[in-house]
Amino acid sequence: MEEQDLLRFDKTVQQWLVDIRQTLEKNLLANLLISEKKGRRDLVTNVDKNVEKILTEKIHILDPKAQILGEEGFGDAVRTMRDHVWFIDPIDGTMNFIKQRDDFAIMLALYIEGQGTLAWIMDVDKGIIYHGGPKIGIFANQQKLKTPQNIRLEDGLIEVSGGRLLNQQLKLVEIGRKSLGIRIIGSAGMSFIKVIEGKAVGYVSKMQPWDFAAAKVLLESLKMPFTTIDGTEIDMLSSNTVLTATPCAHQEIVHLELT
Ligand code: 2AM
Ligand code: CA
Ligand code: CA
Ligand code: CA
Repeated sequence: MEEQDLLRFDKTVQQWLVDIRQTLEKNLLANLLISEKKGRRDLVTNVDKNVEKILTEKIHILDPKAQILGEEGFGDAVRTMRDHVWFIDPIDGTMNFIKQRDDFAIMLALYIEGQGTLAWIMDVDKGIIYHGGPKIGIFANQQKLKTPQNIRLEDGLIEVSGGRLLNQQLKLVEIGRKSLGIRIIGSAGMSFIKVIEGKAVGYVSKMQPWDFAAAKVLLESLKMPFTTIDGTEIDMLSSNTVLTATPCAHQEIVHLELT
C-alpha cells in the first residue's frame, strides 16, 4: 500500500474509534447484557458484540476484499494470511469493562501478505489511541513515540496475565522474581500499552491472535522483539504464549533456566 493510502486508513479507523467511544460514553450506564462464554470468568457483553459488528461492517466498506478475524465471530473463518487480513478485539479486558469501566481497550490490526501493516489500540477510558505502522511511525494520538529504553529485566516491572499466574506457571514465577515487580492489569491491550510507553520492561501471556495482532505491529515498529516465550516466530492464526520486552530483557527471559 502507498503511504497516502496507509495514512488514509489510519485516519479513518481513528475516527471510527473516536465515534465508538462517544457512543459508549453515552450508553455506558445503560443495561449491559452479560453472558458466560467458557465459564464465570470468561464473559461477553452486548457491547463486545455490537462493537465488533460495527467495525466489521465498516471494514467491509473501507477494504472490501479483506478477510476479518474477530473474537466474537462476526468476521470470517480465516485460514491464510495471504492478501489483507484484519484482526478485531472489540473489547479487550471485558471483565474490567464490566467491573471497573476502565482499563479496557479496543484493538484492530491490518496485515498484508502476513506483514503487520497498520494497528490501533485505544485506551477507551483515557481516550488515547496508539496507532501507526512500520512505514508511517507509531503515535499516541498525535504524539510520535520513540523506542523505549533498553532496560534489563532486573530494572523493570513485568506485565503478566493473572490467569497464568494463578496456574503457577513456573517460568512466569521465575520471571517475576528476577524483575522489580509483577503487574497484572486484566487487559492484554492495556499491558501492551505499558510496554509501548516504556513503563513496563515486558509482557508475557498466552493469547489468541486478536489479543496480540495490533501490539505486534506497534511494538515491532518500535524495534521491540515480539516472539513466543521460547523466542520463536509467532503463528498469526493460532494461540501463542507471547513475549514482548526490551531487547535486553527479551534475551534474559528466553534463556531463563528454571532452578
Ligand atoms: P478479553 O477481555 O478480550 O477476553 C485478561 O483476562 C486478558 O486476557 C484480557 O485481555 C482477555 O481478553 C484475555 N483473555 C484471553 N483469553 C481469555 C479467556 N479464556 N478468559 C478470559 N480472558 C482471556
Ligand atoms: Ca473475551
Ligand atoms: Ca482480548
Ligand atoms: Ca475481547
